[in-house]
Amino acid sequence: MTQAVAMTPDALAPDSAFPSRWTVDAVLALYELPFMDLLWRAQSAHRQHFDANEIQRSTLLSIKTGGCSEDCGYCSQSARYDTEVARKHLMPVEEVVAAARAAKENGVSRFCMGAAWKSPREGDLEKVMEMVRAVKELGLETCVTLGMLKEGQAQKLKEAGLDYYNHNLDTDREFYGQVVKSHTHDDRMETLSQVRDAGIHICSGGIIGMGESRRNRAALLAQLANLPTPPESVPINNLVPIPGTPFGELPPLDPFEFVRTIAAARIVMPTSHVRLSAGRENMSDELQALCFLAGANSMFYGDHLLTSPNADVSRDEALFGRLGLRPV
Ligand code: SAM
Ligand code: DTB
Ligand code: SF4
Repeated sequence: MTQAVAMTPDALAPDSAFPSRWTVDAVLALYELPFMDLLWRAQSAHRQHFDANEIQRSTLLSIKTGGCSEDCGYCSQSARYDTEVARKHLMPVEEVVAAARAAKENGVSRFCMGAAWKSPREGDLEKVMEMVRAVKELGLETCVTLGMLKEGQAQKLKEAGLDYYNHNLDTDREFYGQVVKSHTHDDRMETLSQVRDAGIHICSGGIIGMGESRRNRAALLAQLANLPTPPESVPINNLVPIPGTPFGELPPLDPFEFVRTIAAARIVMPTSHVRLSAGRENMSDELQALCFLAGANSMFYGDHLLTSPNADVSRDEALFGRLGLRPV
């Protein structure tokens, strides 16, 4: 019976010679389980570390939009593609604080500020540090995503009180060159190591649905799980196809494959928050419920992501009520 083979502990556990490392084959074996077995394992792992009825919420704000020098094939903000996104300079601190205050009033626990930069210039970093200090004073956790960091920049952010730095590996190292042409997977790893060394929590995940294979998806999860410490927060984005970018016309991924990705992420990173991220606007309530059952316990809350719409707050509130989910 092939399923029995797939269920043997060796095929499904981390590399036994190297207990905290996941091989790509072991993650792939999770993906290939019957859907019900995979969800059961994911839900069991979830319940060992979390209250399965709680969900963490973060609100996103694009503090500097568009005009980015980088060539990321999925991104609305790359200057290399003709998209509908209008370029905007770095926002004034007061406007950022007003948005954070509104997020706080909506009950979220974390405020994430995103900038379309290859990496921040020193003067801009000083302004972001001011934003971090001010948002933190409101009693919110802080997160920023500013691109690649240079030596010493992570330390400065830490001193300003930053809690999380978001920097996604985005896709398998082997597939990375087909998605991003202007920097490498190793560059991403280097920034993650600076963030970790500065004592800031890491938020790192990826995008699913960019034409990668299932093996690529499994490899991305193995690369995240095998970081020196797994990211505290793992955003799983479903590609939002942006007209004008090379990935603007890609067909949607099978939704069950997305759920399988959430489940596999939950199993290989059992103590991390797994975030159901971009793409929620186009998911049915039932599909989102399956993602929560698979172990997603975090989401972006608020009507906008960075440049694209998110699921409506009113719809989310109704969904929490229908599922008995408690936002934390
Ligand atoms: N420039 C910084 C960087 O690249 O790290 C921060 C901003 S970037 C927009 C943050 C993340 O958003 C990307 O790493 C990617 O995972 C996600 N993202 C961007 N565009 C997306 C899209 N069209 N669909 C899904 N996720 C997307
Ligand atoms: C992450 O992994 N997803 C967020 C956040 N980190 C910065 C961004 C999603 C962006 C979706 C497309 C857009 O709105 O431009
Ligand atoms: Fe978009 Fe970030 Fe790539 Fe710039 S570096 S194009 S903002 S994903």
